[in-house]
Amino acid sequence: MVVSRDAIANPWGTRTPYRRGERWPVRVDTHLAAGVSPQQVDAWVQSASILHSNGDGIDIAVKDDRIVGVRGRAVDRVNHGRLGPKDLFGWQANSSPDRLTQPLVRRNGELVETDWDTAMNEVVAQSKTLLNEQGPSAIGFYTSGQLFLEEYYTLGVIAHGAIGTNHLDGNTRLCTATAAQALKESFGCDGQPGSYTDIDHAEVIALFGHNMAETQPVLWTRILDRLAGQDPPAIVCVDPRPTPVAWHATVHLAPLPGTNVALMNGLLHEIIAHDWVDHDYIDAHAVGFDELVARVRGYPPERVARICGVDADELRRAAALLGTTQRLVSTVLQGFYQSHQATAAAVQVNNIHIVRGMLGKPGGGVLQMNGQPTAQNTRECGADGDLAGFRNWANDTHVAGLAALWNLDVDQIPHYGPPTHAMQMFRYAEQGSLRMLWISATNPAVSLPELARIRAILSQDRLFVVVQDVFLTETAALADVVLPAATWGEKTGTFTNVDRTVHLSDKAVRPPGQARADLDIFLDFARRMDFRDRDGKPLPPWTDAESAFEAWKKCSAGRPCDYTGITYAKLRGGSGIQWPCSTDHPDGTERLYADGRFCSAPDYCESYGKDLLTGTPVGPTEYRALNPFGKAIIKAADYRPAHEQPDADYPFALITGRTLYHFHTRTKTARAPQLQAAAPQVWVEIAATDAEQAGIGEGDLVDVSSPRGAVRAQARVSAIRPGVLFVPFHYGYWDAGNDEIAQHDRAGNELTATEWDPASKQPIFKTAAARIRRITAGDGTPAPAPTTTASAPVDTTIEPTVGDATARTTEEVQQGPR
Ligand SMILES: Nc1nc2c(c(=O)[nH]1)N[C@H]1C(S)=C(S)[C@@H](COP(=O)(O)OP(=O)(O)OC[C@H]3O[C@@H](n4cnc5c(=O)[nH]c(N)nc54)[C@H](O)[C@@H]3O)O[C@H]1N2
Ligand SMILES: Nc1nc2c(c(=O)[nH]1)N[C@H]1C(S)=C(S)[C@@H](COP(=O)(O)OP(=O)(O)OC[C@H]3O[C@@H](n4cnc5c(=O)[nH]c(N)nc54)[C@H](O)[C@@H]3O)O[C@H]1N2
Ligand SMILES: [Mo]
Repeated sequence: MVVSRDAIANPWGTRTPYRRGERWPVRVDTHLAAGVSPQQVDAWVQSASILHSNGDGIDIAVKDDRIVGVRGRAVDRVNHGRLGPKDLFGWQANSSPDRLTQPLVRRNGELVETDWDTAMNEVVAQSKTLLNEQGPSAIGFYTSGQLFLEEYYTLGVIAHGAIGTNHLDGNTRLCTATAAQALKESFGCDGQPGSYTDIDHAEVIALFGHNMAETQPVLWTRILDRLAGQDPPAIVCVDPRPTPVAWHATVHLAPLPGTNVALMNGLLHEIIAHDWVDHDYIDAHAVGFDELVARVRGYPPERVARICGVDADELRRAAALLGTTQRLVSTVLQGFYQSHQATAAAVQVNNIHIVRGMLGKPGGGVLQMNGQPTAQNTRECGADGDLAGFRNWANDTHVAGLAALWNLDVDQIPHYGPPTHAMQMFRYAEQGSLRMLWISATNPAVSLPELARIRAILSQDRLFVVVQDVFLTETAALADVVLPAATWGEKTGTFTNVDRTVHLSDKAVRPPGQARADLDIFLDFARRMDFRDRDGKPLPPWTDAESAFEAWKKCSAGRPCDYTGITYAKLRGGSGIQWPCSTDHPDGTERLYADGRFCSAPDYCESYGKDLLTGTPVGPTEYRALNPFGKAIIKAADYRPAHEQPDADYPFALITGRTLYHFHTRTKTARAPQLQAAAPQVWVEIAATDAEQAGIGEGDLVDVSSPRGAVRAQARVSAIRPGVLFVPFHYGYWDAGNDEIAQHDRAGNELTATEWDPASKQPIFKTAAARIRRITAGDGTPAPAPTTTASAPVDTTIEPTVGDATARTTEEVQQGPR
């Protein structure tokens, strides 16, 4: 049956209940441009979603060489046909009239249009001069979690191989550096142990600092459908905001921001005190348990309750749920990753799964989530401060293997220290040793912390900035050369989601004007630079997406992320394949570590790990002594308070994050009318008691300030934890308009600090101190924040967020075999 739905008002759609162990039913969601019927579509082109990390299978509807809509892929293992609001509406940005269609270069201070030869020759001239005068370390690349695998691998070969610079990282540093680090610390290597199908088997699902309902709405729909079934799982939510996840939680713990390690130690204290521990599993498969026992002894529930500001009995209830179930799925995301003890906290979630023996079996899995659609590939391909194929920079044999593969001298690949992390790259640029920064598919002038500083760095004369983007962003406006890129739907490539599912995304339409695929831009640069391998052959040798993919397969061979069994042909028509996929596993691998054997053997592991408190790398000798047989590693950590604590001047804890309807700096979602209308302008969330004390009412214009800067916004009085303010970080300046707010700063990152987790180097967006002051009373209009999400108002008389006629989508529930 086909039904129509307003996907803004009702973002999760109709329930299709199912029971534990059953197959999640199919529901196909479709949205087509006004006036286009399915029969009028010329072609449906296979792809997957790119405005989050879930990897929902999508078919792109094409008519007259234009994208006219999307439909969820019923056969896809990830979404079984469903799509979220950003998937349903976001594609409209592709044909926005303000796309970049020509390269730009700076002349007399202004960016002016030019041709590709002029722009690329300028980049090449700069690169050659810097290489001659200063050497490879003068050049840095800051890329993304939103390009395709083939593009990252190519960029990795160019940076680490052809140029030989250590300065290559992604915005994945801001996003999933902690996911990768936590997996390396516990299991020796990146790679998600669990699978989305674990949701189908779970009895308890715990979400740690993860607003899945808004950030992976289709995965949340899977949980909602289990909750609507006959044997619903219990939900544990750890989040200071009343997220839609919290609405459905059996236990909702709302800790003070920045206290995650104390909370985790409290949970582990209870699990160990009650001996809800799988001692056989630990004896056979793990090291480090005794240290954990000793460390969490100091975290009885009453003490933890005081630190975190939660109820001790609620903490006990949560621990009992986690400790007594035989089917536990945990997810972790930015509430943990963007905090000061990020890796330490995320590792404690792994520890729960290790001590409970809850890994590698149906309904026993941990998902250290990704955020961006292709972040996993940035990591695999070594475009993120790692070496390609999850190779260990500190293992000479691994580096030699890479040199052989690329046919280069081993010394050409920098491995004197870990690849430079993004925050350090910006510091080098600030200090003047990094002289050229090539930024692709990221908008740091809105997304990095402490924006006043970032703008100053990017505006320096001595720094040559190249920006490769789809639109003239806040960052592109500061560039010396702007390269117009083709994007999703306009180029072919593969990418991998959270649960290791590889999808193919085929080219559906031609890019606008002279815009070119990122792969072609990188290859063009390599040819113009005349990069060669040891035998004088062009480096990289490949010429298009498929040949790049075939080259990547060789790089992945024998590594944990083995792609050798995957081809474009095998991905076409299908539903996505989970790596590793090789002759041993021709159909891919649902769960890692089913046999209790980890990727942590000293000669095989991606990393020897780090000290969680200081970030000091563990040396090979020490690692061998700790873990000679490649077991899972239980690492304990003490709680340390965040550096910036609320005080008399700045009495609130400030957190930043997302809303359902926007993606990051909104370059795409603000150009999709339905999404933009649902959340048109920045706001700040404040608890009712705090609002009353400060004399602030719903919709009042307020000023939120931190030691770094100020933001002007309308206040949303919500059920957020008292003492905490929340600002969405989506709103930059390019479409600011003329209202009162736009006259001032409105980007959340005006407020955040330059600081990072010592182990993962992920910047901290979720602990800061701030104050709030009313500027003027509102005129009775509520804050421009959605009512359907964590930003729901306490005043229930406020008009609910709905879509207009163009927000109607269809859904078709298919009654299949269970
Ligand atoms: N709609 C939408 N979806 C997206 C994106 C988007 O921009 N918009 N971006 C994608 C990307 S790249 C990412 S990384 C993911 C991020 O997805 P999420 O991590 O789910 O999103 P956030 O809103 O950044 O943060 C999640 C929650 O952390 C909570 N939090 C803050 N401080 C703390 C703390 O100290 N402890 C705990 N336990 N929780 C805390 C916040 O209240 C918030 O609800 O979303 C992906 N999906
Ligand atoms: N305060 C605060 N700050 C945060 C966060 C937070 O929670 N709070 N979250 C952090 C996180 S997790 C993330 S992931 C970052 C995201 O931060 P950014 O990466 O800066 O955000 P996006 O808006 O996704 O920027 C991606 C850019 O790539 C362009 N683009 C899209 N597709 C293509 C393509 O195919 N090719 C090219 N060349 N360009 C393309 C888009 O137009 C856009 O300008 O923000 C981080 N910053
Ligand atoms: Mo992210």
